Amino acid sequence: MKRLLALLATGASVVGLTVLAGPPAQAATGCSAEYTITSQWAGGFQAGVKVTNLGDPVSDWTLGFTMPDTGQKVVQGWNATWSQSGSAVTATGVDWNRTLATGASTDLGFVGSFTGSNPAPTSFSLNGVACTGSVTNPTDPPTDPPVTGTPADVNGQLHVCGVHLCNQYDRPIQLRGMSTHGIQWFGSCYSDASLDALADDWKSDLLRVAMYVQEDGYETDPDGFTRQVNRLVDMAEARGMYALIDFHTLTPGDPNYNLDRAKTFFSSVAARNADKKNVIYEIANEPNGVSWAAVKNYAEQVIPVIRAADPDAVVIVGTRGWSSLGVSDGSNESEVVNNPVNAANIMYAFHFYAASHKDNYRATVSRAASQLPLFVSEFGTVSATGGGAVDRASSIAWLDLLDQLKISYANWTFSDADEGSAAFKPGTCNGSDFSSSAVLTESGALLKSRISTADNFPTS
Ligand code: IDC
Repeated sequence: MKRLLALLATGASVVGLTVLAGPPAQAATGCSAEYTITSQWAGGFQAGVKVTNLGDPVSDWTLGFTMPDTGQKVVQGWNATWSQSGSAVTATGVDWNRTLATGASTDLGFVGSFTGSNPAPTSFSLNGVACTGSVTNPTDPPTDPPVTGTPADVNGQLHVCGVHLCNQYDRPIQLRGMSTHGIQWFGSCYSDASLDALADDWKSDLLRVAMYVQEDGYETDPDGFTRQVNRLVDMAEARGMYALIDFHTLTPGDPNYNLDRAKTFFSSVAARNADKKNVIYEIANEPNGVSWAAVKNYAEQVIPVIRAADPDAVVIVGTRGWSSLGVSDGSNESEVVNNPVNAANIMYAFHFYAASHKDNYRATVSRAASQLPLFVSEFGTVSATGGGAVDRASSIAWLDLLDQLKISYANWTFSDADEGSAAFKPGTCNGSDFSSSAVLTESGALLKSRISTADNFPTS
């Protein structure tokens, strides 16, 4: 990963915006642009640009920069309207980020191609003003007060807007959090103490509640598991976290095998939790060995059951090939794009395990993210077995990509399972310490460092 802060020295003469006559009103102009290559593969790359307006508020903006190498091309971008003429690239704000207050930032990105080398551009301009990282004609820039409140308080009832998950202010957000392991096996890991640590120390936005259907799960005691799920929803709500109710189908891979159970379960949890704002429903963890048409058919039968009880909740639909958008079955996102689930306010699940799923999976997500609302409801830092070593480089490339695209995620697992994907060392859940670094595995330490950074959820 390359990181570069564009701080170019320019003379005062570059000020291109109107300067109002007479003191004290002076138009302050300035911007900074931070360009990051988040992943790179043969002939292709993904880059993000964080643009910060250091000047007076703008209600429309265009970012300009020059590709240093003639072979570098923007293929597809997001969060702006992108165009390229020769080596000159422009990105113009879209509806929801067109207005940038003083000090406000917006993250843009694109997938690019290159033929020779792939150097980062070094000079950027915003509405024609060079982004020097400082303010010319400075006034006192007002600073926004920090947002206080829990993730669920600040964001309220969520909904899908375009390809994003949006909050109560209709602004795109990214939720970052953890998944339980199978609650039939690791119930002791989900206590007041562990969930306090998840909310307060990890600053997690969400808890995914993985309720296996088979493997000694729901099918063995529907009422008992429904109660356990509801209890965890309440515990997440009490701590201001979203709760993702995961109907964790895995084997058999055809979700239709569990269609009747899904209808019974979701009609119950949706009715019980309808008034809550912190609940998201995930109707089939990982369809596998089954066509997209069969998964879509399942979704179109289960979603109406949820809607009848809880009309406004976001629903996540699993995808073919262990929720790989079909890639693990040799297909790709086009099968969903061309034949989407007939329902509103839904997102599609994408799952990955960083040591097993790399560039071609990242390229799929980069492409698909501009066409489908995606939610990474499960991923691991290790291999698809849930074990083995943490693949740090691939995990970081994935997390950077998800951050750039504002794709929400839950990491497998917030548990002390004896496997590389678990965040806690074996035995942790028998004790009372869920906060010190001594109880974290390598995967846990990496995820805690990523999840606990400030969310900066938009509030207007
Ligand atoms: C794994 C658990 C492991 C358990 C196994 C079987 O980590 O302890 O024995 O399930 O149930 C998934 C699944 C998730 C898997 C995980 C790792 O959603 O249930 O958990 N994984 O194999 N998809 C890809 C990987």
